[in-house]
Amino acid sequence: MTPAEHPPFPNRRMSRRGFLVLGTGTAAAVGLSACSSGGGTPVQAKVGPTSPLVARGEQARRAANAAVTTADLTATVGEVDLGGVPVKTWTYGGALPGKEIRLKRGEVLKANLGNRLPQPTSIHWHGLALRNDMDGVPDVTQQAVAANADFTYEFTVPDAGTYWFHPHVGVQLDRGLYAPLIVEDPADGKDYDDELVIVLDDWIDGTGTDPDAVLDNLKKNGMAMGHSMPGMSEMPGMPKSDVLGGDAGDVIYPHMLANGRLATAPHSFDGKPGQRIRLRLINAGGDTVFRVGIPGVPMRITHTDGFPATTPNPAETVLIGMGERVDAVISLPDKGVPVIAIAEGKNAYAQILLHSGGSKSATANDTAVAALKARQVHGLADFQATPEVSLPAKNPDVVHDMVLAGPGAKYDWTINGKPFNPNDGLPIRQGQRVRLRFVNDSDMYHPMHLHGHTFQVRGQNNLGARKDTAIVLPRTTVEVDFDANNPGQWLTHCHNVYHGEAGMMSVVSYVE
Ligand SMILES: [Cu+2]
Repeated sequence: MTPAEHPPFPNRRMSRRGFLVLGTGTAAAVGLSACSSGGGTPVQAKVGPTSPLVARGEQARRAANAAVTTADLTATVGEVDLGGVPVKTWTYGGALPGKEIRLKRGEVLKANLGNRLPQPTSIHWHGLALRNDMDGVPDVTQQAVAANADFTYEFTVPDAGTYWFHPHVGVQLDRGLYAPLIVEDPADGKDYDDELVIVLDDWIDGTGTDPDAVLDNLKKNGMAMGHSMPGMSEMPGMPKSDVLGGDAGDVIYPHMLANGRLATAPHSFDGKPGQRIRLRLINAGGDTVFRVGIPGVPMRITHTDGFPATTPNPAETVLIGMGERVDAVISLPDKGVPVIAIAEGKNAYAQILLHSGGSKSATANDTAVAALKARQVHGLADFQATPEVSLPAKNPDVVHDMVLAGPGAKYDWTINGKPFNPNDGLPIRQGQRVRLRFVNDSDMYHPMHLHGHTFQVRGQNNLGARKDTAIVLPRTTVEVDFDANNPGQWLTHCHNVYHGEAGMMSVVSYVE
């Protein structure tokens, strides 16, 4: 099958029969593993989302008296105000970002999704090591939730940290369907006084076009959209960034948002001089890395993708790829200051104003942005996991290379030469130490995300950051390790929503 014939998301046309294949595979696995006990070729039957192993894992996570937090999430079409700019878009409950969900580690989230969109949808709980059948990936862990249908997600949240949720159907994520999910730890609040969640986003929906049209356009124009090709000059005006090793994006967005607002109409936060604020920074963008900083205020990095981390020095600015989160504690100066989120390579920014005591923050301007851009930037190589959350040293039992390539003539992005096929997978087994090697064979960066696990980036002294999403720069390789302790079928993909939808996805597949 050529890539053109192979739809990146066959799930839109997926039949009930398609889903039953997974179920049958799981049932067959039980019988087959019994048959192969006498030796012979091991049969690689998949541990599917309906496997008893998945239910058993959830049982082990859940305390008998675990508190349940309920959230009603209506995916709906409507108008939101970006700050003097009204746009028609898709949101959870009409809010942008959607209303934050907050609960404590070990508690149970019960989220009732009502799909009032004109398309099927799903919810993926980004970063959480949850039960596989609640991971929200059509074709892999569940059937998409049809228009006007409902679905209840229910699972235990095992780890504290800054997470978020979004659909896993098409490019719906690049509309307004996203919200923070904050999991508190009993120890939280010891080294800060207050907190501020900031969700960053690149915005195009309802501005005369929409993400589906953007993807169609990218496919139509294929490689012409600013990607370099040997012997050809590049399209002028496309985003460029040294920090990202060249191409900074495929989409020219008219707006950048912080907590749903334009830089010209920013939200503000009222604090006091000396107050310690924990910033929970989330990049919900589709095709934009943000470089975040506060002029003159160093940030003490405390978490990457929810897990405790440090940097050798406080950060002046920090790079946050799509899907990534960074937590940092700052001390409010006695003068108001803006948190500036520069859209890397895109000549635009978003902001949140931090007022301090009686001092109102001025809004950022191009001079302040240029000055901030000249400061040191912290990224993946600077983050270290704390010893408590570092994986014990162990040689990998299995190593999988994931060669990232594209774009092809029709804007195809591939892993190991193939576009996404939900029935293919990189086999692993329960209990293994797994190493993934993201080998970027393209001229663009890719924020690579793994569902259901928080890997550890292989860094100095094996203390690389614990993360679930990591930027892989052009022509480089990033190696990550994780322990296979959450059975199921787990998507791993580029969190550039257009790359993912154009094929850059694969499945890390537990087999019997
Ligand atoms: Cu990508």
